Amino acid sequence: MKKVILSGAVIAILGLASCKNETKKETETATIEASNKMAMTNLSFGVRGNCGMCKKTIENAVNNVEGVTSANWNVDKKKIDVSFDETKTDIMSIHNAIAASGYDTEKVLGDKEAYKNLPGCCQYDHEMKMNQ
Ligand SMILES: [Cu+2]
Repeated sequence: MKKVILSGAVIAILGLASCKNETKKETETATIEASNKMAMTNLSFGVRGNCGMCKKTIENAVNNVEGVTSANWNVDKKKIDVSFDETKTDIMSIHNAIAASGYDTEKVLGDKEAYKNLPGCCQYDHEMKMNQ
């Protein structure tokens, strides 16, 4: 009889513990979301490139930077719009990520090896006007 009561108590305690954990998780998520909203920064700058494939490469490079929530490169304007959390990354990290993928930005020239490995149609003119 004692055993039955004990195991009942254990189950009750476990139940309480898991409820507590869930409540805690919800509070943490809410806090993170709130701080994201407060630290969001929108940025726009020139990036050289030719086509839709360039767009994919450039946007992928930017989206891989931690803290970036959106990236949109405009093929006609040679310009990118980026939204990021400035508590997680900074402007230069975003420029460097694009440069590492082979593309020139207003601040950093594209990595030469990465540029050579781009498909032929993507090997843009280094004299191209950015941020048109
Ligand atoms: Cu291209």
